[in-house]
Amino acid sequence: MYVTARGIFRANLDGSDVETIVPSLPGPQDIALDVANSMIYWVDPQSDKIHRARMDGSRVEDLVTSGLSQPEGLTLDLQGRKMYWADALTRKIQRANLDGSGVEDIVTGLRRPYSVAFDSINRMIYWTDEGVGRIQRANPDGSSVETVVDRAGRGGRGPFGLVLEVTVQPRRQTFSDTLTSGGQGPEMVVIPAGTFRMGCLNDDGDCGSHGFPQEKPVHQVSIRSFALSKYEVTFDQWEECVSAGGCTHHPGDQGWGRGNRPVININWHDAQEYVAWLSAQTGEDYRLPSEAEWEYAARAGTETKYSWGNDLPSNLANCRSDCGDPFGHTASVGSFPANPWGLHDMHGNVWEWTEDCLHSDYNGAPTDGRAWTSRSCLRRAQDGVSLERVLRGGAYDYPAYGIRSAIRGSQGENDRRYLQNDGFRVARSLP
Ligand SMILES: [Ca+2]
Ligand SMILES: [Ca+2]
Repeated sequence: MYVTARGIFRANLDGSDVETIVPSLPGPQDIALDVANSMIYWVDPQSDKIHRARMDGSRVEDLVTSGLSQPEGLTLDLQGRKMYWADALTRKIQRANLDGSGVEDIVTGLRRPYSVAFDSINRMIYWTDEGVGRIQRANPDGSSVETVVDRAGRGGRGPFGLVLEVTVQPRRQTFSDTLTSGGQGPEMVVIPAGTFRMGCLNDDGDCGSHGFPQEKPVHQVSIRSFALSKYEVTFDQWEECVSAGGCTHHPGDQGWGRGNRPVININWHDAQEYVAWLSAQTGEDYRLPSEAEWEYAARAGTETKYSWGNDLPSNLANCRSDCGDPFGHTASVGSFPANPWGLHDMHGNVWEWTEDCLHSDYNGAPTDGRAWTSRSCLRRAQDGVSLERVLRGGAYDYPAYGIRSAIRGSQGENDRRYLQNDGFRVARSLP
């Protein structure tokens, strides 16, 4: 739990281990958390400002510093990337982007607004108006205001604080298509449509210090709903394709075993044979994911280095040395917990081919989620002839910074060398 006094403090839910997170603030109030991105937001009605910091209290930022006259009741809409609050003296509800930009009045003419709460399922804002004893709600843009409880302040004062209980049905959809030759295709997860920021979002950390200019500039990308396989394609799945005559390559396993381990020693053309076979077997549009689709799915709504946060993993993924995992080479797929969208091994295990050609950075990259294949791809010097295609997610033989959501790798599409950490997962377009 997080609490305020003349600073921000936190403790375990049983009250133990009280620690100071942000000391010496004029009058912080109304903490809101963005847990997926490890951020804490609060208003300060004493100084008339809105701030945020990391959940450990580091990197305190001023988000809104002017035009406020007593902000209270801060709440976040994490999906819409907005924050909402009441301004008690100007008697209105306001909102802004999570970086503090785009401040706007959405409901005005209230008496004494106090608390604001956001229903992220039905996308409505609710607030209390202590001055008239009401609870009201409206659309996120402030339209269609309605009173849901009149005379809510039964004892003559209030209502004050407001919390919503909204039930989320877990609606993660998975499926597998039936193959005409018998059996089922890979288990697929439906990835929701959305918009995200792609690239080096943590420049103070590894993508800055290790110097990966190809992860910049950060750019916003909109993704249509699609399906992505829950796991990397395995040796077993590959061998089904070989037996059926759809795949011609017989990849070695480096002596580590086959079965449920991710298939390795696969170049980009090999992966294309597999998705073509799967499409023919199912009548559906199986393909490699675009690079943007891949990163969107790997981030799964997060803006941290990894889908679990910014910290080094402790047995959450298979990497070389600093992931705290027991695997020296590849691990059977699904050996680690899924990311928030139900996908396994997006970080590490094996690099995964995408449809995209490699460009030296993101200048000019598409913003609609399509694969970037325009302009001439970079060509790999060592084989001189094949286009350089993008691999994502890092592998068992990379350190933790090399399995970040933003990391980009590449290899010539025809290469047969250095493929012992290269595999793939499949995407499917949805109607
Ligand atoms: Ca390992
Ligand atoms: Ca992987």
